[in-house]
Amino acid sequence: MQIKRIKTKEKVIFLLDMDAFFASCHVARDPSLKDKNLVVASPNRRAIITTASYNARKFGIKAGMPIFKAEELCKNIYRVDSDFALYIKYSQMVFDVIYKNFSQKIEVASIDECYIDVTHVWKKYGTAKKCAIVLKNMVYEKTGLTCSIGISSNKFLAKSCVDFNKPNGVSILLPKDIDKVLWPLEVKEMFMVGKATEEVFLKNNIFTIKDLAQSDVNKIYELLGKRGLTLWSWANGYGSDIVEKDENEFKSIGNEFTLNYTTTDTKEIEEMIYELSLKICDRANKRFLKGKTISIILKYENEKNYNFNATEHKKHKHHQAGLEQYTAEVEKVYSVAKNCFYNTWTGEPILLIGVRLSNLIDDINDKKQLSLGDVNLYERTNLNDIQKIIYDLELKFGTKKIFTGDKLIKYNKKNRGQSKYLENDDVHISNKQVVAKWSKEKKD
Ligand code: TTP
Ligand code: MG
Repeated sequence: MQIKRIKTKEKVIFLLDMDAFFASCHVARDPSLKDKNLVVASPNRRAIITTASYNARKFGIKAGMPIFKAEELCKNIYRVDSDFALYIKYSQMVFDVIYKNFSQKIEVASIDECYIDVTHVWKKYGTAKKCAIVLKNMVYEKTGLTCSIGISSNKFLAKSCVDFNKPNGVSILLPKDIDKVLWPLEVKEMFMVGKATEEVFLKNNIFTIKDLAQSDVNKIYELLGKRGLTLWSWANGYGSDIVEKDENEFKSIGNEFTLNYTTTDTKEIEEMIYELSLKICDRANKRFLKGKTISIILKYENEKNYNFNATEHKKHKHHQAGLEQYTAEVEKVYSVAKNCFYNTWTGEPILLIGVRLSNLIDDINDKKQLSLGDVNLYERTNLNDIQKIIYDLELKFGTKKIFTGDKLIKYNKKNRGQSKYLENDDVHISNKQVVAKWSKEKKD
């Protein structure tokens, strides 16, 4: 099946990604490290590398590698221990610089990357590339850190090209060039394709991104559900161009889900609250943040907005226990958000539902408040034994593929192998036409 690429009102989206972020933060603090083969490693026996500087990468050293392996590759590596307070400080500095001096249309994607919608900004710099260079230089001047920028008309394509000119580079990937640039790549190179998904593709003779793009979309849907639809759409150059800006990304983290229909089905609504809680906790954890206030946002068919706040000492005291401490734990956020929902809901059909975590604090300051002092990495990042193992596995395998039992039970209970709502959220807005066409063809 061939679908024409949609060209209406194309946006200009940047993905800004800091170069060798953790390592660069150490260099910014102590410039004498600049020319060393610097690696950052967790300060424990396993000593897994979290970041290799670009000097160290020349020897084939990379994130996820144990330090002993790196030492085999390069005799004079220079190792420093992780310092999360430092990374949070620089991360907030970078986003602040962009937010205050360049654009407020930014979506923080992780501790060291953000999307920026420059559709209405780039022209004053002449070209989108010149605009990116100005931004890159500004970040360097104010923080001493270099970054790279990927430019395209949607988030997926911007993300896909950011590595093409790393470090300290700018890359552009136009949708018309995906067949030359993106399609020859192996399917595992694609954003969000982990080991399991790659295996499914390989078993079905899908080896390159081109193979995926040219596969029958119905087959991909059968193999991977809505997530497959997202990947197939991305492979064809479609993707969300909505920069999900929060009112103040630095004060709160929120996500909402707009339905194409209305619902009063509480099972479905609870599932959505869970998915939203999962997503905001993931975003908070990536940035080492926790929150103390949880809000639920509902929009009914009549378009009226209802906002409800469940802070401590305010209404609904039975929520108080869950929020006595700062949290970014899915189960806690979910249970409070769910209670908020039932206390707010009028019973009318719902069109939009959102969950927000605010009153944020970074993990390090939270620990300081609890007077735990200067503790080791795992204590600092608040990881228990199981989480330590997961953390190391995630470092090794790159993506969040590991679930604790409680999360797994939750997933099984809800009888889904994948995120029903959110994994598809890159498709549901900007790819309406693709989805509509696909649905129509599926019916025919
Ligand atoms: P990345 O942006 O993936 O990597 P990077 O910034 O080190 O290098 P690049 O120039 O290629 O962008 O990740 C940002 C930081 O997140 C990284 O500096 C360390 C941390 N990180 C982990 O803790 N675990 C991981 O598995 C990876 C990949 C990164
Ligand atoms: Mg980076």
